[in-house]
Amino acid sequence: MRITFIWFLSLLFCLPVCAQRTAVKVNDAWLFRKGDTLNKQVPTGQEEGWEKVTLPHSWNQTDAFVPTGAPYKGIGWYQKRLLDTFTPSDKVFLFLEGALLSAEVYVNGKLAGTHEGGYTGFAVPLTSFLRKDGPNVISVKVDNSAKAHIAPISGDFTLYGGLYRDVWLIKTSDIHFAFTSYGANGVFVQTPQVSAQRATVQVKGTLTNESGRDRKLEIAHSVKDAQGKEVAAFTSKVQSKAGQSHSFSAVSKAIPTPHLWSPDSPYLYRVTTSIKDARTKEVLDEITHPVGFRWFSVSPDSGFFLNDQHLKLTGASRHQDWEGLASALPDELHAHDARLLKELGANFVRLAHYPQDPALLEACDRLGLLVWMEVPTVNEINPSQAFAENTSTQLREMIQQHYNHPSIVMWGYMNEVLLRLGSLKVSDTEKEQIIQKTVQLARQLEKVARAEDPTRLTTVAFHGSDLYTIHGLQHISYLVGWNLYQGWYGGKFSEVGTFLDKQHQAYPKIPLLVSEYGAGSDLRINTLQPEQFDFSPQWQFLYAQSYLKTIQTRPYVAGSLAWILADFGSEGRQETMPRLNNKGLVTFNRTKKDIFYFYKVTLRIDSAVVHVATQDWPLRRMAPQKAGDSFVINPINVYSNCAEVELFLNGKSLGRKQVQETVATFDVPLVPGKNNLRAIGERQGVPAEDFKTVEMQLQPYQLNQDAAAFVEIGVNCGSNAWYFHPEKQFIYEPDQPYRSGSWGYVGGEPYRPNKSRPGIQSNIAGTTQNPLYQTLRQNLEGYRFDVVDGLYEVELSFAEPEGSHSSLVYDLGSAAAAASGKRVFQVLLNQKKIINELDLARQAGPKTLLQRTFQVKAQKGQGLHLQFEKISGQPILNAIKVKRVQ
Ligand code: GCB
Repeated sequence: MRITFIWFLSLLFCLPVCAQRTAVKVNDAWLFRKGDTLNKQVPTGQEEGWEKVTLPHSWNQTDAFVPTGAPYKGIGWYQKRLLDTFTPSDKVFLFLEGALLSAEVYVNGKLAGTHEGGYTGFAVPLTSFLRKDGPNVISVKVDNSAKAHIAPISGDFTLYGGLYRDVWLIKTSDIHFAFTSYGANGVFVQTPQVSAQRATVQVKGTLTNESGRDRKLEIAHSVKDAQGKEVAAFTSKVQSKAGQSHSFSAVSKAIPTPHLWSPDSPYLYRVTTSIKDARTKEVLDEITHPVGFRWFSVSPDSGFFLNDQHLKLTGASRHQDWEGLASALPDELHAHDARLLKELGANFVRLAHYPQDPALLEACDRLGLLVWMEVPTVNEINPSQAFAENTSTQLREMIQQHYNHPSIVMWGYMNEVLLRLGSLKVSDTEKEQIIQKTVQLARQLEKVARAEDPTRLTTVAFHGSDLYTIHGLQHISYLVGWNLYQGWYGGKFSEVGTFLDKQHQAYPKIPLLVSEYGAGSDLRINTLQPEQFDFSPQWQFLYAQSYLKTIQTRPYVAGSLAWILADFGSEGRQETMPRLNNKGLVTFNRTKKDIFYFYKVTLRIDSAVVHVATQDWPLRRMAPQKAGDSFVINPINVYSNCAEVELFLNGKSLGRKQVQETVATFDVPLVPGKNNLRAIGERQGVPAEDFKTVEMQLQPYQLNQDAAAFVEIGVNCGSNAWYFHPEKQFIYEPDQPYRSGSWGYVGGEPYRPNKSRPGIQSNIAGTTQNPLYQTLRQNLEGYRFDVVDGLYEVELSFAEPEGSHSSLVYDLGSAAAAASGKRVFQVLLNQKKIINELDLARQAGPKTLLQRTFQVKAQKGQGLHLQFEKISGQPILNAIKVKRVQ
């Protein structure tokens, strides 16, 4: 909502002189109904089934996160009665900041405007449709079903449908700034000359005279500094003809020694542009915009420069959704994310993969974040002319609507557009044609961007494939971004530097940056032996540490963006959290993960920061490393930008350590119960400290010695990680080989169809605990638990990892039939068969939880002994829990 916010501000500050323009948010008292009306008539709102809603609103707030089934894609109707009355000279517009994906706006049943594209605003002129004495009924039909000609046609983010941004009713006099056909407010601000010595402001725009008379007008511009002191004033004249639009352009005199805008000092001036009657000086319309005096450039060898100072662009990308809200966020939450980025020490943000809320841009201007904004041409293009036109329109809308934000330095127009090519079921010739069309579209979009705004850089992002450079896509935009995931989806961290060096050598004239890199983390998973793709925060840390070092030590890399600021909805994902991409530095509800602080200590050089990295793993359950110990030694990282840190455990110093590459690792003997950790450090004479508490649930080293010590144990079979089950508030422990007197598996190996990833990446039906059941042990002989004699409950959990989910309940038969018979086994507990001929695919269906719980007596010191016997295929076990009953 930003352009309008400025209007609104100007409205507050200059009443009553400019009472001609009012901008009122009309978010309240809408009626909403999912689905199209039966007879396709514009609804009156009197029909059954309308729900009262307040905007912003999305209809996918809950269904986008249900593990099975699909979020609603289709039509939703919104309706509102406007009770305002209007004078004959009022010109009235509805400005919708965003309706995803396409919209039709009706006034009193008549079509007044349409829009295609879910992330840019659009203005609908209402005047000729309105009853001046009201009431008037506004109906908006919104449709989020995919359309081949509207970008995005695919992507790793959910297309939440709805009127999910603010809607404004704007009233002007009959002489006013003209909305452009791309939804901009008709006034564009530039700084044609800018240096530390002097700067000028240029204002260009268009006004419309709908007054029915020729008028002599004056366009007055007043530039004020942050204190409100006028530093420049200039005017131009317009002889306006009745019924016509007129463009204007004027440049201020030089403003000496301007206060420059930068991330460290985001100093904003404001320019107010007024249309006045040349004779009476009556203000007919007025708009205020921010002005930031800054200039920038990028070099292929030494990166990015802001105001002639080198600046390594470092930050994160941001998607716009939030837990429980889908994409329908109030403005405050957009600004919240900008503050999070600033707290992190970021100077750069990529608004992935689409234009975002004006409130976010306003915060970036105010707080000092350089912005890469882009249109959603993601994963693939549609080779049609209609797609090319729609994408160009979205690009023009984005640039024109956000042109006046000094924070924006780059316009992007493609992300990984050749990603889907490999999986397209078309001939090689057709693939070649798609590539050619993609190159053609890139050229067209580049031309549009340069024509619309020659003052900014242009950019695109490629995935780590040679396809782009083979076809020359790197030669089109100013900068090239690489989305790199070596060490996550495949490959190794160490390959990243080599990859970048190769690109730089091959194309030494092309500035490049790392537009994405990231690893997933699920705070229910923690490990002391992190491995690639395990979704542990510990691997996420190693990954980020390695990438940051590789990037920061290469001067030619202009910058980098962590993927991603916050976890976000991705309807196609079936990883540890269904329909979520969890590579965030903060969670979906913006809880900070440890990784957030790793970035903070690395990037914040302005303050002393110390962070005990146990935020993601506050509750632990382990046995001591040796018999007789009443503690467990855990390596604990302290992140800091101080040279040295000291760590205290329950008030006792564990010593001081040098911080190496922002980390010091302490071996901490954690005792049962609460462990209070305090770390201190000092940077340039400024002290810093952090407190954390870790709770340790100590398990017995030997299960067969102390009858009272053992209560229950859970095992996350086939996994290196602890798993915290939030619904049971219970921790499953990583798998371990059997040790006499204790517990563990006998035989078998972790199930791992993909060498660089543990387990499977599919939702497990019948549970909300994917991680526990996505990893498993296969081909096992058994498990032993050397418990003392007594009565025990043993819970075995299985989920067939192969085959696909039945999409419909009544389809269970066919999905099961396809996979059944391939894996059949039986299970014995203390020599007694407890499960006979278990065929998971047939009995539960593929990727579906099946649990069996048994009571059994352990006697004569034999403990509990599970044996798995194969009939066909290999036996498996996903989780086991043993609990003492008596
Ligand atoms: C990418 C995409 C982004 C995905 C990300 C991921 O390269 O540009 O949209 O979300 O990877 O997490 O895989």
